[in-house]
Amino acid sequence: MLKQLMIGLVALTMAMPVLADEPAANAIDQDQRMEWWRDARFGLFIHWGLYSIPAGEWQGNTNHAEWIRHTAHIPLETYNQYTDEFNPTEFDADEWVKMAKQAGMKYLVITSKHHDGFCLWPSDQTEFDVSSTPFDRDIMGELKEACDKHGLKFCMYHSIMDWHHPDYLPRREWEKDRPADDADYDRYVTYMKAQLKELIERYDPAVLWFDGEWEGTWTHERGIDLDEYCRSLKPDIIVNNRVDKGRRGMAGLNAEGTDWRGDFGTPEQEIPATGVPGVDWESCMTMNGHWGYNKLDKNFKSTTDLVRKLIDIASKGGNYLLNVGPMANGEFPEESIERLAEMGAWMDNNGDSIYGTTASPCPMPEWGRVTRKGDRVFLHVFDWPADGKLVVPFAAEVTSCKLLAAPQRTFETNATPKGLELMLTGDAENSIASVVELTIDGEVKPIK
Ligand code: H79
Repeated sequence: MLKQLMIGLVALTMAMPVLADEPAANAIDQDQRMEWWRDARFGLFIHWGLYSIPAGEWQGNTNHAEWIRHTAHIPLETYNQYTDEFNPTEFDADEWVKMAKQAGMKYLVITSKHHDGFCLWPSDQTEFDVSSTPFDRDIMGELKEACDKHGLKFCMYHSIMDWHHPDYLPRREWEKDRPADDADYDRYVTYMKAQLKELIERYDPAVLWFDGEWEGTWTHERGIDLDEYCRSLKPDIIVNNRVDKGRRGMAGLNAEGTDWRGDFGTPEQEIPATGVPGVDWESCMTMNGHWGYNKLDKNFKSTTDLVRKLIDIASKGGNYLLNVGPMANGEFPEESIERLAEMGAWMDNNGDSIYGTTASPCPMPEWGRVTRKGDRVFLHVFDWPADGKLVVPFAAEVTSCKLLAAPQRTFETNATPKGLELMLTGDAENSIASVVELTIDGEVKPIK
């Protein structure tokens, strides 16, 4: 009797509406499932597929990449023939994941399927997949296993747009010889959902990173349905905002006014000017000028630029998803390998100022960036002052001030009307960014 009463009480409590002044239950769920993602701050994006074979070149034009089927107007039957050639004999999942880990990255997002529709896992739903190539291996399975082994979160990019599936609409405007009369978009969505079920059940991705949502056939209603479908298969999955239609262009953050689905905004090739309180976001960026491998694109950003982008993003409360476009043989380009290693060297000594931090507690200073974690504030000094004086635009009671990477080097601080003045002695510790760690007692009061 008592037990029945208890069960009745529990059921009643669960059925009660959430009180107005408490955060909505789904916000709490979201905080829980976003916890690892917010701590991670730095991930590896991988764009790999059939397009890695032409490596950006088609009939003398060399500026293509993962969009090559569209940008070079390659007929479907011609593009399909790359399946006979895809044979990345040098692919080693363990090597890839070790490079990401050594760079300081905490997660990896790989293209399970890009816009061309080719699937990097053996799918039961299509022949246009890795099992139709000479390289009949489960690339996704191998990467998932390597990520588990090395402690990285395994995540997948999945394109809603699909230039291969007969039911996907619309056709490319130049595809005059692919009639769409019998195409049925609902049937395409059924196909995509069956594929996502395979991906979630077989590889348990921590994030699903949708893309190609901008065509008119994809709607807000379909976005809601897909978000709920993914979550029904894996309740704590993280999904980006491109599952829905809220994204405002390449700036990547959602338009206001609608309750758009998705856990985080996705600025592409850009970094927001400031943080956005209460909004999770991740800037995805290339190392050179292309996502997929382009053999002639040697326009790589410097390691200094890449590390400073990571710092800039962290100081605004975002994540950095940095891309590598592996070659058709399964190796990373040499320039990418070098930069990952060099970023790792900086992260080895300074990662504590990135992981688990929140946005700067003060306006952006001219000399660098600021991050925060609990009672510690990290000053990322890009331009080490010649006269040793560094003004930090906040007031705070400082209990210690030292270099993160060389804690024996401590500095004096003075409170001034412009903010906290540091007396830096000696040379910059690191030409990319020297990190000064302040420990604070009490409040940090920004000075604007
Ligand atoms: O997967 C990567 C890109 O392929 C994809 N999103 C990232 C993560 C992406 N989708 N759209 N865009 C990027 C921007 C679209 C640019 C386009 Fe173009 C301009 C498409 C056609 C003209 C850039 C230039 C791509 C091909 C030529």
